[in-house]
Amino acid sequence: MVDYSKATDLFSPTRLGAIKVSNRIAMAPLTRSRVGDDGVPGDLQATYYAQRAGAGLIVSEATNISAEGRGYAMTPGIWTDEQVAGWRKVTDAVHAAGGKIVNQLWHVGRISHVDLQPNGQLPVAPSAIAAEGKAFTNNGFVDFSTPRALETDEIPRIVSDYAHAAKMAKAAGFDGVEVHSANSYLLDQFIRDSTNRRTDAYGGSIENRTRLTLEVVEAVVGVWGHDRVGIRLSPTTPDAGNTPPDSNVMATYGYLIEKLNNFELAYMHFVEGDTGGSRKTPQGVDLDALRALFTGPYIGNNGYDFELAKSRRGAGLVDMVAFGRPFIGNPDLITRLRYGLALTEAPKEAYYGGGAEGYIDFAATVL
Ligand code: 8OZ
Repeated sequence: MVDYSKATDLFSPTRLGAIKVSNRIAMAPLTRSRVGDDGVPGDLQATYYAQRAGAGLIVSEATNISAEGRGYAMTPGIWTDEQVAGWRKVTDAVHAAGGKIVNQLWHVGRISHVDLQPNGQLPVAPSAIAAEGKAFTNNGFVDFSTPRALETDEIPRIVSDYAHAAKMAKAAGFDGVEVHSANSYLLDQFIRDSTNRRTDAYGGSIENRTRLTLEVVEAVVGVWGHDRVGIRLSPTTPDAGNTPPDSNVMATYGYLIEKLNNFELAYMHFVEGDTGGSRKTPQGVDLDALRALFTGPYIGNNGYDFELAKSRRGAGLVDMVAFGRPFIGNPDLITRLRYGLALTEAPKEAYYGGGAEGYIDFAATVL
């Protein structure tokens, strides 16, 4: 049997801030939509994540920080005591299996629908601009609601909702948290001038548009310490909501990354291209040049296979690589990559919704 652990250091331990990881392959956050309306994960999720504890780091599926932050039916939350108790089952199971897991803190902003909101209220966003496409609700797919613009004096509440969720994630036994500032959800909606038309201190200049992400990071670092907080960015993806990128990706995200450096975060997790799709970027955008601005540990993600992972790690372009979809059908992905074993392709129908089937029934390889 081949053993690639001599050809690459992807299978060797490293650290992300204070988080020690047993290898350089992370499990990317994967929405799997198997949680009830209360947003409480349970034994099913504990089994699923523990099966995947061979990953150096598991980034949990995106987790709503508040009722208002929710934009997809069947997604988990991290703002109630019941949700904390549910996640505790998950973190205990992952730790018992020798893994590390961080919680991805999520507020969808405009990527929502009134049916998913408390009291049927309008979703909130930087500006009242509807996203293109459909929200997944208990009644099926429906057009996204046109959101209402947050008032300036509501922003502190948003920041404190992140801080509350961060505290709850700590109570749930996670190893850290990842601030989801990617994929055109609330924080990214503030960053991009395509979705932010504000005229207050949170709109207009790059400094203003990146302010909310930086305030949220500061608040979350206040809860966890700088070395257990990561951030996810995706400067060019149109997902979700077919959101155009910022008109000056390099300047905007370059500024943000330079400011993030001051926090000395555990890591930056970067979507290199269209999330879950192409690695191509628009003309004039050089994501590796943005990557190079970041001074801490870097996790590269999007469309990686083992060859690309080895070559980008070998060239020193990444500290860790995050695989997403391959972890669905291959709970023991690390072992399979290391020993050159065949990968199982999970059917797309298994991705979202349902129960145990297509979720915890993918077998690990017996060596
Ligand atoms: C796929 C389906 C639903 C949500 C993201 C949280 O793109 C998601 C997501 C992905 O970050």
